[in-house]
Amino acid sequence: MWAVAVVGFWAALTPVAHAQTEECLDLNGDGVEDTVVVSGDTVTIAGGGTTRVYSPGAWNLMLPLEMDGAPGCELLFIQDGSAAVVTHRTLSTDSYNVGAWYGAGFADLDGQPGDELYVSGGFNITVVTQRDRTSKVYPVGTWSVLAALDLDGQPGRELYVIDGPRLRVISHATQSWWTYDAGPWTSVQPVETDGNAGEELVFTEGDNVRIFSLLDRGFREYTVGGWNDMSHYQQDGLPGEELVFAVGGRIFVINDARRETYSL
Ligand SMILES: [Ca+2]
Ligand SMILES: [Ca+2]
Ligand SMILES: [Ca+2]
Ligand SMILES: [Ca+2]
Repeated sequence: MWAVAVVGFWAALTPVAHAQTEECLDLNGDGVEDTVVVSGDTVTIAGGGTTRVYSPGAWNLMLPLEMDGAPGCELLFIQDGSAAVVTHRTLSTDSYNVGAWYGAGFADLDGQPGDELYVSGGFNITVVTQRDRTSKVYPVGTWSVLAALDLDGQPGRELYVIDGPRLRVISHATQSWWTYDAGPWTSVQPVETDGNAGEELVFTEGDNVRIFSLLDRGFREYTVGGWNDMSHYQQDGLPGEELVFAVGGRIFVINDARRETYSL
């Protein structure tokens, strides 16, 4: 899987050819690296006795990516409004409408082989599943946080999107999405707190600490008076990390797995 969480804003995208520098250069699936030559918007792939020229449009970004689970990486081309996937193994190109481009990433979202592409544009997120050549649009509104993490312990990462007090979670594996009221918050971070597989999302606002669990479909609420520093680590040796706060000269612990709080 590529470790690209968020590519960034459209305005930041400039024509970049990664194919010759990244690890995935076998494009026809024979296990041997192919040669990729970029000239303007045209890409020539040569290897295994075959040379083929692709012209996927005025692309701004090209990435080799394992998307379909079949041998050989695909070449993903992105431009404002659309994405094209070249499958050199089958000498085919698939194009997808992905809307305007405000943020994007790649991850296994459905638990099936290959990475999905997700693109946030306008008020939607479009997920492209090259394995079955489909795209699906999820409504999300605007957002300030977009990430892909496993929240439920089941195969495939969930997308989560935070828009002011709204937390939206997308399970592409089940083609489901939910909206939760996260309330006001000043920080949010993923931590595995409850010992069940999948990350929790820890929201803080003043003395209030709210832990979102997708498995429980909601928040667990804690109050920590006057804390000035929060960290998380394994403190009791049991599954799930504790949230550890500095409160004056003392240490305060939220043990979410046991649903307990205590001072040390
Ligand atoms: Ca492939
Ligand atoms: Ca997948
Ligand atoms: Ca999952
Ligand atoms: Ca968990």
